[in-house]
Amino acid sequence: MSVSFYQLPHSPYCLPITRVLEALGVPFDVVNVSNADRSDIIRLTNGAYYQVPVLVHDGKLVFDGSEVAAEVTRRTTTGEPPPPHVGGYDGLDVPRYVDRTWAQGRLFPAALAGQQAILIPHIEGEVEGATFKLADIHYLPTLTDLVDRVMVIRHKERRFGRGCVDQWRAHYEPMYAHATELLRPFDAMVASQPFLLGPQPVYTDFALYGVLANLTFNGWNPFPPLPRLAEWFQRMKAFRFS
Ligand SMILES: N[C@@H](CCC(=O)N[C@@H](CS)C(=O)NCC(=O)O)C(=O)O
Repeated sequence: MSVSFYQLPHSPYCLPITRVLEALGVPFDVVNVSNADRSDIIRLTNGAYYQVPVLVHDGKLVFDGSEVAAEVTRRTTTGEPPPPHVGGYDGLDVPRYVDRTWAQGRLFPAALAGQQAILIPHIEGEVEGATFKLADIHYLPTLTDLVDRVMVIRHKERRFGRGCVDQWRAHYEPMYAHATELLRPFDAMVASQPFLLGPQPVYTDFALYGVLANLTFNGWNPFPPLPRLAEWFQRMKAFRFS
């Protein structure tokens, strides 16, 4: 079996997948892509995708939207009309594939489907939206190539406006405090149980792990002052599926 994982090492969407694969004992190779130049991903997916993560399992490509793309291709081949709606781009194609293929449904158990449908978009949306800026302040200066660094800044500025990274830097303290407040309910959730939704971690845990591993990547930011969540983070780092 061959598994290759195309990633940015600090990405909050990639860190959960590598942690899950390690916890499952699935061997995989990592390919770090350039944040500024997505040629490798574009060629790999024949133009269907430019983001990370992308998982390649025995030649099969899995990425956000790959299930939609595969269904569109299948229907084109059979002459069926294109699907009006065959699922969404919810960012969960890779975790769902990993769950089906190696985790026997333990990442997305049916009994927790409702809670996860509420929590995962909140973690990957509002919470990640507060934390990645704090990480980016530290990440951008690590891009030593001038053109690479400015291309990534351009990507940020097209979304958040000119000078956004400098503004994040200037407002570091209130932004860090805001991120901490968004994380506080998760600290409460692990006060009386080891993982967010019970005795075992599910994808909600790995999604939040990705956000916090991104925030604290290479010591860029201190772990927020939430002691029970800090203990949970250590449990998540060490967790192995039996
Ligand atoms: N919904 C996607 C989001 C992935 C995503 O946002 N990836 C970021 C890295 S953290 C990326 O590739 N950004 C660069 C770009 O959009 O060009 C998923 O969960 O897989």
